[in-house]
Order: sequence, then C-alpha cells, then structure tokens
Amino acid sequence: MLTIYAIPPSLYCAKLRIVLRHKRLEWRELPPPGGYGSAAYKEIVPSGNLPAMVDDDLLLADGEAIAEYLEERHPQPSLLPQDPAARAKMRERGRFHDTRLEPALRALFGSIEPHNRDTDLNVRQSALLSEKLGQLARMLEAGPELSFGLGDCGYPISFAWMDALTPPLSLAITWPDTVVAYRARLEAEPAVAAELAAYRPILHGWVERTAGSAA
Ligand SMILES: N[C@@H](CCC(=O)N[C@@H](CS)C(=O)NCC(=O)O)C(=O)O
Repeated sequence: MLTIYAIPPSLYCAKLRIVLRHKRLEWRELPPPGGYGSAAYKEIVPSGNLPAMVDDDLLLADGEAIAEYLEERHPQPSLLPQDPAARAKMRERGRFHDTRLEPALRALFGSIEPHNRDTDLNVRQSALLSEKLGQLARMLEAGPELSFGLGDCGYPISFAWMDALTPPLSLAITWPDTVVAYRARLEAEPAVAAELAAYRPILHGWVERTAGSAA
C-alpha cells in the first residue's frame, strides 16, 4: 500500500489526496516522524518536504512529481488528456496554481497570528490574489475546455484557504464570475467534494486556533 507523509492542515497534502481519491487508490497516511522539519523525518526524506510518498522502494517528495507518477502508474481514471496540446494546457493550469496563485496566498500565512498581523500585507495580498484570479478567469475563458485533471487539484484547496482567511485577516478578494463557475464545477467532482468534506473542518479549526478568532 502507498504511504503518504502528511500533516492535516497542509494545502499540498490535501491537493495530493484529491488525486488519490480520484484514482480510488488506497493509502496510509503518516505524520513526519519527530514532527515536521525534524532530523528523524529528514533521515527518511532528505529534503524534509511534505507531502512525500513511499511506494515499495520508491521515495518521492514533491506533490506534483507524486501526482505525475500516480498518473503514469495508475492511468485510469485518467487525470491528463490524451492530446499533447491539451496535456500541456492542463499542466500550465497546474503550474499557474503552484507558482502564481498559491504563493500569493502563502504570503499571508505569517500574518495569521494576531501578534504578527500585518494589515498592509493583507491589503496588498488581497489585491494580488484578486489579480491572480482575474488572470485565471482569462485563462479559463481562452480555453480549451478540459475535463477535470491534475492541473485542477490545487485550486479547490487554495479557494478554501481564501475563504478561511477572509474573516480573520479582513481580506477583500474579488472573485470573477468565471472563477466562481469553475470553482462550482470543481467542487462537484466526487474526489474534491470528499476531500473538502474532510479537510474544511481541519482547516477552519487550525485557522481559528492560530488566528484566535472565528474563521
Ligand atoms: N509545490 C510543493 C510544495 C509543498 C510544500 O510547500 N510543502 C511544505 C509543507 S506544507 C514544505 O514542505 N515546506 C518546507 C520546504 O519547502 O522546505 C509540492 O507540491 O510538494
């Protein structure tokens, strides 16, 4: 059985679980031994990154590399189109999430605790996140239309984080209609719905404890 090293509130671990659920794979989930960033974990996973996966004698520690491996190892149900151009567009969508949208969200993590709250940062990142959602809307509108795939899996989790951080950080994020419709399509996917049902309470509990207010 696959082993995944993960911690409950991790965004990229939740993204990976959407892939695992969609492919109806069985996995066991372990916390990093000794805690996140520990020497004991780095003895298993040299980079110390989460998520990491062990499949027989293969160790992988990057969410995207793991997802691509699972796609090749367990091609059905597929999470990549057949056509090379459509596959590239799906990967482009995933890279936009990982390298553009999520970093704009992650920049807020240091501002969650009340004593570290940075109102200017929250305003700047609200504008940046709105800009990224606008770019995503234009990418979606330009097409092509793609069935649910690898490049979609990060978005529902980042969207849930934006919801959770909006009240405590007083974020003002503009959600284009195209992104609202895209989000609804993603959340109707059974693997996404199942992951969000499990993940949202964990996320909101973590934000509530860290922010010290209702989230
Ligand atoms: N894009 C990476 C990001 C994963 C990520 O940011 N993981 C965090 C924990 S949630 C981490 O490992 N941080 C420590 C580090 O990057 O050294 C992936 O998909 O694996």
